Amino acid sequence: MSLSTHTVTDYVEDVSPGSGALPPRPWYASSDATRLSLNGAWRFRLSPTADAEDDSFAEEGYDAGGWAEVQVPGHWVLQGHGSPIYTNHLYPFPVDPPRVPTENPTGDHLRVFDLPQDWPDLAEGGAVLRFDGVESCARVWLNGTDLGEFKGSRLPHEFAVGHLLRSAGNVLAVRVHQWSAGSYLEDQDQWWLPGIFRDVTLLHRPAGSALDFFVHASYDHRAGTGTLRVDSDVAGRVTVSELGIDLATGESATVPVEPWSAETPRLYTGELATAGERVPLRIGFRTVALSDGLIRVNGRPVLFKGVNRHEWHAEKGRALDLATMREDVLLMKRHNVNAVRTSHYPPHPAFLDLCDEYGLWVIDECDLETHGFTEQGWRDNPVDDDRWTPALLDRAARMVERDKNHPSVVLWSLGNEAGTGRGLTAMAQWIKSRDASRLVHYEGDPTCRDTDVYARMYADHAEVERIGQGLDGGTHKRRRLPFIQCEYAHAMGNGPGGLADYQRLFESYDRLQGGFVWEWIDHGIAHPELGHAYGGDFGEELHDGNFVCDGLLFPDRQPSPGLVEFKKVIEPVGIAGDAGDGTVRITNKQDFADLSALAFSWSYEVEGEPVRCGTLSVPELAPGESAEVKLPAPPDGAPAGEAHWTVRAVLAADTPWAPRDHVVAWGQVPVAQRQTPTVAATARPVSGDGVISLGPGTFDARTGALKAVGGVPVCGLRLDVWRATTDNDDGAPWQPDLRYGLLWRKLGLHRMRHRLDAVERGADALTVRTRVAAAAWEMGLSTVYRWTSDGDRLRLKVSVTPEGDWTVPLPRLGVRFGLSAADRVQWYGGGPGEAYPDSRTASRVGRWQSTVDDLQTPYVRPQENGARADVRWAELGGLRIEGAPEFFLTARRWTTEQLDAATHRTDLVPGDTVWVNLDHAQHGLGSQSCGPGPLPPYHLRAEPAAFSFVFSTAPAPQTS
Ligand code: IPT
Repeated sequence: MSLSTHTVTDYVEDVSPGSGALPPRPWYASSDATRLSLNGAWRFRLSPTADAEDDSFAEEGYDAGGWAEVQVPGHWVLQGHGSPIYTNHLYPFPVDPPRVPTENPTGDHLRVFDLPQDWPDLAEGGAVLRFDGVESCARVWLNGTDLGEFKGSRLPHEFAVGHLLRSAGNVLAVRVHQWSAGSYLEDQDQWWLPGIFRDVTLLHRPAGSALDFFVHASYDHRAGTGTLRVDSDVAGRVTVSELGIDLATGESATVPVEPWSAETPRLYTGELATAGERVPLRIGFRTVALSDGLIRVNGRPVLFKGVNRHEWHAEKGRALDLATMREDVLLMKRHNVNAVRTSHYPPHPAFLDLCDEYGLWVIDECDLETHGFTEQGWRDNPVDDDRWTPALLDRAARMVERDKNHPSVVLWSLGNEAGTGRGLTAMAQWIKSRDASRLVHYEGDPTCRDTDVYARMYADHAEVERIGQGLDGGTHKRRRLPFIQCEYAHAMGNGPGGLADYQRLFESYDRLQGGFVWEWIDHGIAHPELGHAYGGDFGEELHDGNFVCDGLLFPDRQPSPGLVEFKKVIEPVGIAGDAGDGTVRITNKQDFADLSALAFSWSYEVEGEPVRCGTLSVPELAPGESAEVKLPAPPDGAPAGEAHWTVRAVLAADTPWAPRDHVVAWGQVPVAQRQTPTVAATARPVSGDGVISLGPGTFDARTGALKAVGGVPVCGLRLDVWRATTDNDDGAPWQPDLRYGLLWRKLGLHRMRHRLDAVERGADALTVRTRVAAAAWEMGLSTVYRWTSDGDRLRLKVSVTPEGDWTVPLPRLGVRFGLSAADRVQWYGGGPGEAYPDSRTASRVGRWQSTVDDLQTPYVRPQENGARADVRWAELGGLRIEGAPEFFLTARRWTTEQLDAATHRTDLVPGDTVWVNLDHAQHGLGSQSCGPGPLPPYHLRAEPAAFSFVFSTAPAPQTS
């Protein structure tokens, strides 16, 4: 057939979903139908506009020898052609729907393929060409024939191609436009990444093969039975040998089964056999219902301990391979996560197979967001314009038809941040009519007109509590609905703080059925000079900086402290004790499983060192049950000192997601309190040659500055109140709480000066009096350093008295100093990881060690990090430091000022000095980068304070 000589590109700006594609159906790997993956190297040509080139490249014999190559699946902007763009909600083009810019990067993709030897006779049956994801609009030709075009980037599209195939030399041509009318529906907060980013597959469709089929597998929790019915467009038989089921499609059978839940992901292997094909089925029996105002599965209310998951890989963008998807699922399971919202589009379908298999509740979200219209008061919002409704319904159908056979999917979500409108209602109605077995979610409409659950994002603790109490008002309908926070605890940079406080609320009010942390992973792009790039690093004219790095995982999938904290906060077993009566209270916080999969152990620790350990026998508590379990008597002959019981719940046997002994939950019970160190002030300060000596301390006689402890040189010891502001300190403009990061800078807390008022050599103490304040402001901190010694150890007492009208909390309060050589660090206190006042649940008292480098947390945009909490003593650089009371310990090879100035990790260059902060207190973290700031109890108020440290030389020599 001949091709048109001029290029027709009207489809790019057409609001319709496209033309030529087959109706949507489930995604599966047939047991017997042949298939051919067309992933791999494709020829590639990039044009600056949609019509720069004609479509002659689709014709046979076209010579693409001079073209570049790209990998499919992939994004061309991550393969050296053009650049990625990051915007949160602003459209990176003028808002004039459905028009898009003339500058519309267009990637022509070409692949010539032969059919494999085992491909059936071309006369037998047909074939389908499947695209699992192309951003944002594609036109497809096979062997010169125009198959059609489509939009809906993260949705599947299939074309019938059997009649066009030949055994060798098939020419598949795909033209992909970065911008299309579809882009208006895909304004998710993420990188704009054009390309064929999911699999391309050719599927043989034998005569009589399956088309669409719908597995209905419900569970009656009263009877303990499952009912299976498979509806299929092509009739066939359904067998589940384990259950003795052998049925015709459309018929149902009810048999005793084990139900599926995220905690007990029992799948039965079955098969749908049509005349032409065998389709493997993985059946999970479960019933989702809204009853008595609660989301129930198999009759029980569920509590979502969820995350929002965008698809992300630092090198490959949204082109994820199976190993990466599995890694996500394993990481979730190992961190006690039980639910995923697929923000904000249906994921690669293999991810849902993994959720079925390993057990995760899923809110499957449609590929729809029109957030940028908020800038114009939602005028012209496509979801409230009937011309767009076919596209919205097409998207809903492509999601539901593809994913409907997954037991893990319990709610359908209409999309994200799309305002309100008739199109959303149409989607909800269609979804409910097609699949009454699941509930519908959408956050953007506070009336809940189209939804079965009331959802909010970033509501603060007080509002969540009001909702839990049913005092939030709202429409009549909304008042009867359960509540979830579909996004909360914005995990940008250091944070989120306040997770434990949210979880307490979720566990206290039935109506609160949990939430989904924003978000799973930082979308940093691996970059040769910057480490990981974020918005603006590619010269975008409009961008939202590092707002794209707000995950619980770093871009390389290393867990951040936020994830470690989340794991602890959402533990499925509560372990809380009271040493007084020698018992520990164990609570099964799961919704479905008993405790039989877990083994419990105790360890008795003195000064963080285990003295004895043993197993703890715990009854197999049913979900929701608790028991008081007796601890053994403290071991005889245990050394004196501060003591703790640490009780752990570990996997009793290997599971598909973690090996035996993996720690699921733990708790610590303090037994004997710590004795805070005291130093008798028996030594006298002695003046020498420009110095004052006091025990092991040497001071500058004029300034009173500490110069050495024993043989260890120390520089710059003084009060420090500044921290390199975190993303949560800096906050987001739309948040109601005060943005302290900005206020602190305005008030000069990053440029405090230290006025020396007196150096007083007394009989048994050296006292240095100062006033710490910033230029231009009256507020100051009168600070007195009082040094005493018993001859061996040197004690510093710091007394701070705020002066003037302090209206802001302090970022931190403590001292900092420099050591010329330090590498290994050991300490007794909270660890092993970072902890801050409102994110310290995961910090366990023990003996820990690290290097200075390993104390750093690699936030993509550098900021305050790495503090270890509740430190009783620490040794580094030849010094031993004991705290009275406990302190936060931070040590780094650069100053706070350098940390503050850095925009990427690669800006941080180690200097000769290790800077140590010993903090009496830190301000909380909160999650104000897109949510509430720290709760008031975690504010570090400027108030009179006194704290002490005892310095001595460390027993073992330290090497650097
Ligand atoms: C909310 C979005 O739903 C999400 O996609 C992401 O942008 C998140 O914020 C912030 O990272 S919308 C916001 C205006 C509350």
